[in-house]
Amino acid sequence: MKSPVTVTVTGAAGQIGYALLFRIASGDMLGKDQPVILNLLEITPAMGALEGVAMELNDCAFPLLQGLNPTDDAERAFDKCDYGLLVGAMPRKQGMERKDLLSANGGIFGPQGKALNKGASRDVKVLVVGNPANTNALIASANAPDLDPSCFNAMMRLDHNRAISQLAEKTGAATTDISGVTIWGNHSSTQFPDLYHAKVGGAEALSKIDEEWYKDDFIPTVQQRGAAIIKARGASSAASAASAAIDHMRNWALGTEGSEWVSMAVPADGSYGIEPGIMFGYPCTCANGKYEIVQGLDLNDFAKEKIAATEAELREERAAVEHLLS
Ligand code: NAX
Repeated sequence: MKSPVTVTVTGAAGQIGYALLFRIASGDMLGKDQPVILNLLEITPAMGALEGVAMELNDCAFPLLQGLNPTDDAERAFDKCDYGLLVGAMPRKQGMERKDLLSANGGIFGPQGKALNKGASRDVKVLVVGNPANTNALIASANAPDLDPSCFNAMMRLDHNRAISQLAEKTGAATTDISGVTIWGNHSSTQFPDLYHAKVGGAEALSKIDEEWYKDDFIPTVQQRGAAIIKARGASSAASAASAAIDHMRNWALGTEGSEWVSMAVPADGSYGIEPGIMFGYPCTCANGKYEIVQGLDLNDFAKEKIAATEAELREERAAVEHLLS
């Protein structure tokens, strides 16, 4: 058995937290041979509910769960953190402008970045799930100057999995037959779900579907799936979001398979013309605990236009929180 690693989950008493913690503790994220210590961060008013979640985690008697620390103190939560899942965020309230939402979240992700900077492992892997995820990840990273920016990702994996599922359903293929899907840019409705390099059972995806369906049906369905879930369920995606977070972290920690890539929002580094300064959804492979952006994919004019639009939105978000980045 390996020695335990510390996993910090914020917003741990929320609905994604409830779907996430039990899977981490059962070994779905880091493997059945990796014991974990769970540090659970919540705001003070939610500590009672968090205590209940902790009681249930204990009641599962998970063999891999070697420690459980609920707290409302960010420094305690991120002390010796090896993996951070930053789920807790400020929801948009009625009448709130996008700019206000970005700033309010800055008040959460700035201090959490500082706490990570102070106490986390120097090769910590931080996945930001709380929305607006890309810009929250940017704020956390900017407030953690001693940690390499590549320690911070934001989650595109739910969009990626939704795209795979939609394409599988349309073509009658199994989800495991689908590869080469990318979600570029922001985890928002400007994201670009790209099927131009996707394969279904080894054949070009676009030879199996018509372009009209791709552009007029598939893209908006994937972009607006979150809203469709809220409409149907009366609550936002939770179990699927938790499952996507598990997938993202597992690939980052344990690697992707063969030449298969996944979508991850990572610090832009100039790849595909996206200059540094934003967290951008890219096709990535992972090995030895590091991600790498897949290079050399051809982008047609349609793809370039869509990627430029989602980049513009991320630059606008950045401009709204510039004061929180130093
Ligand atoms: P909930 O409202 O159920 O839970 C959020 C929890 O975070 C609450 O328990 C709250 O007390 C806690 N919290 C708030 N501020 C905190 C802080 N400063 N420190 C620690 N905890 C704090 O929301 P839930 O449905 O779990 O969603 C969480 C976040 O995920 C939201 O921002 C949501 O928009 C985002 N999502 C992101 C997705 C993605 O693909 N990136 C998809 C699903 C989801 O919509």
